[in-house]
Amino acid sequence: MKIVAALSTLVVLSFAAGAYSASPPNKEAYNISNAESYNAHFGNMDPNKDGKVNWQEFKAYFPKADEKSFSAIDSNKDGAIDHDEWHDFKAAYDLKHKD
Ligand SMILES: [Ca+2]
Ligand SMILES: [Ca+2]
Repeated sequence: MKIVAALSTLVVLSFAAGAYSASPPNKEAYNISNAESYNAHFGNMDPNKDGKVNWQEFKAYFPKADEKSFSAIDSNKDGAIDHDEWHDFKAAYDLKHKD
């Protein structure tokens, strides 16, 4: 029985570790001072509907945007913000539009 208990503890721990590493960045990680000015629907920022908002699209939608904020939201650093990254950003700042 001890082995079973140890195994289930291990399973719980690895699940917790997995959930932790998958948790989105928080406000401190983004460090964007004017985050509320980026409160928009993802689809509105992505006019060509390829599911990615690149810097040109971002800048066109937010003329005052700075590239530092853009790359902070682009958490996997592939040069574009995808829907998940946008959602994580808005969740971190509790912005109103949920998509
Ligand atoms: Ca696009
Ligand atoms: Ca990205």
